[in-house]
Amino acid sequence: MDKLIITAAICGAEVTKDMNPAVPYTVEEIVREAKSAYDAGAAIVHLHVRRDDGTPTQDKARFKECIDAILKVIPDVILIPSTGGAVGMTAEERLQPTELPIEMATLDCGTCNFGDEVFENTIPMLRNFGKRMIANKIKPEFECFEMGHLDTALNMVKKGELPGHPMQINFVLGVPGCTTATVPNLCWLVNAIPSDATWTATGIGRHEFPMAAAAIAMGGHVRVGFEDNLFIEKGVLAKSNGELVAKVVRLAKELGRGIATPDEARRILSISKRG
Ligand code: KMH
Ligand code: ZN
Repeated sequence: MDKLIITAAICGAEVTKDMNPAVPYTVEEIVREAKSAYDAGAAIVHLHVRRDDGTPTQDKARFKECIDAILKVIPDVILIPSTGGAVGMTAEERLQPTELPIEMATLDCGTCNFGDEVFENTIPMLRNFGKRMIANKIKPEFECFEMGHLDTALNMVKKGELPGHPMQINFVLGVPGCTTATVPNLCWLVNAIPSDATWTATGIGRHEFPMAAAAIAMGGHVRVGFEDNLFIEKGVLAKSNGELVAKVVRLAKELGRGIATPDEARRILSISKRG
């Protein structure tokens, strides 16, 4: 089994300081949370950015500012900027970080309910995102909230419309309106991926650590962080993303799985550092 790659989704677009005061908005806060996750054992930071007042933005200049500031402090970390942004943003708005020299970016693989809202990812949008990532040599992390999203990604990779081989797929389970976070559902999805693909499990809310434990045992990788869950245990807010990552490191240690450094993660994911 490969070492475990831990991704920290430090910020997201939906959670606020009212929900947990440690949610980062400013560049300094984003750097603080990225470093806390990295110091605890995360090889990857999945990045959304905000305006100082907390408003989610996909602004290229804001992404550049945050990426530069993070890499100044932790130069070897792998960054996966979001192209999902926040519900309601246009495709062009969401694609802005792909104009930067990044190694990877998320690619959301289908339209779905997202709580009370609709997260739009039509097939023409996916084609457009795929074209951009192929042209700019960015490896996608395919975000799949449903089996249909995985089927779509597999078909589009086969047709050459999305970059593939080896694919990195993140199964996000437990979003209200999408697939429930259960171990049988995770197994069903994982059984459908190509043999050379790598995968990560993300459980939303109280499902974060059960999904992490399942992925550790199954040989997958794990994502945790404020984007997905704000609590270290029932009723207790996490003080930092690092605290959430540290809990995954403890689980992995108990189960005998080593933790990948960023360079080990690059080898597992078949990417090489840019710049
Ligand atoms: N904020 C969600 C609507 C991604 O980063 O690619 C979408 C999201 C997925 O967070
Ligand atoms: Zn995200």
